[in-house]
Amino acid sequence: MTLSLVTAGESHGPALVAILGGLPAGLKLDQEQIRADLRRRQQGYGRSPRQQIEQDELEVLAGLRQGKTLGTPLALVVGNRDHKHWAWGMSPWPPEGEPEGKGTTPVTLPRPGHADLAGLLKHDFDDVRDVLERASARHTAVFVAAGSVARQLLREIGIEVSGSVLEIGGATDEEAMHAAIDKARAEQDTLGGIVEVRAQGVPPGLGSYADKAERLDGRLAQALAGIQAVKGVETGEGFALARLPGSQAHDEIFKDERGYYRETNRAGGVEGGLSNGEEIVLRAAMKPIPTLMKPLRSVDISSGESAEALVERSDTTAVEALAVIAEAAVAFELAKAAREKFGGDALIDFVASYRAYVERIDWSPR
Ligand code: EPS
Repeated sequence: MTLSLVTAGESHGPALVAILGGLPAGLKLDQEQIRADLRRRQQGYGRSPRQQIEQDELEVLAGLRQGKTLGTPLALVVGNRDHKHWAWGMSPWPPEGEPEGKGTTPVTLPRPGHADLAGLLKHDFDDVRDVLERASARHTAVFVAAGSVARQLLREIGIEVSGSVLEIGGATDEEAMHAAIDKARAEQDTLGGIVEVRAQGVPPGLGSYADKAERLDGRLAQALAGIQAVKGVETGEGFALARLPGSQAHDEIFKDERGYYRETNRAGGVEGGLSNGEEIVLRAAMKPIPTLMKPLRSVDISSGESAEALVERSDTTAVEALAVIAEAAVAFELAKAAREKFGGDALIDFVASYRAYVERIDWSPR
């Protein structure tokens, strides 16, 4: 028993869709919670004017009846309101009538830092738009909806996942972050940053030490590194551990009447590929958005001549959005690991299996 997720959707196409498989039957979904998560992803200082066009709303087409999962694939849709401006250019079928709106002429100026050039070469395209529409982070909207469902499943076994911003453009407090974003926008530049995701209440034993592909830290790192613009991931103290002697780098084991515990959490809640019962702590570093209003040098793919890269409406920074997306990614991967460990076709079986397990290992969340 595992969770699966397939998503589809282009940034300016008609809609974003996701099919989430492997949920137990009987999970009551809180629609308001999903709405709130979608809204959180859209907020954030420094986002593109596109966010004033989109008001992401979730439509559920299958797998849910009167608010409860049926244990069948859950089909989720988030529309792209902006599509109406791209109806000709992004028409799924050969468009009728004269070209109108956006996306009617080919993009031939690949942007450094984007998937543009390699994607075009790989697929034998002659319009960069055929790459960037899917490479865009727009489709994280429907992924956040799926992550919100995963968080609701995890909540049934007492696991809470939350993401936050640590840094934007090197600034660490909100005022300085906003000032850095204002400055970057005025200079037609962009900023990256660092986000952190914490998961509380994860019992020991999710993941496995047996194989590389099953190691929980490896899986969570992939979940985070797979998000657009993420260039680095740390578990716990991560890179800083490399500079410490072994005597200072690990978390000593203690036991009291409530079970085993640690006084430190340098490992970030994962040892040997297994959750160890401590809080899971992960950080992800996001590079600055590579669509620049003052473009970098590139080559026009139609002429082969040097040129400046494509200039498109874009975000100055999207680090706050990344915190929400990273939270969804970690929640989804933890929910998947929990489905593998506790199984169950009905929610009550999943929860009963969890309870029997934590009782056997004499563990309770602190
Ligand atoms: C994005 C470019 C911008 C962002 C978009 C991601 O969109 P547009 O090109 O339409 O201005 O706003 O993100 C979203 C639309 C979203 O909902 O997150 C990109 O190239 O990745």
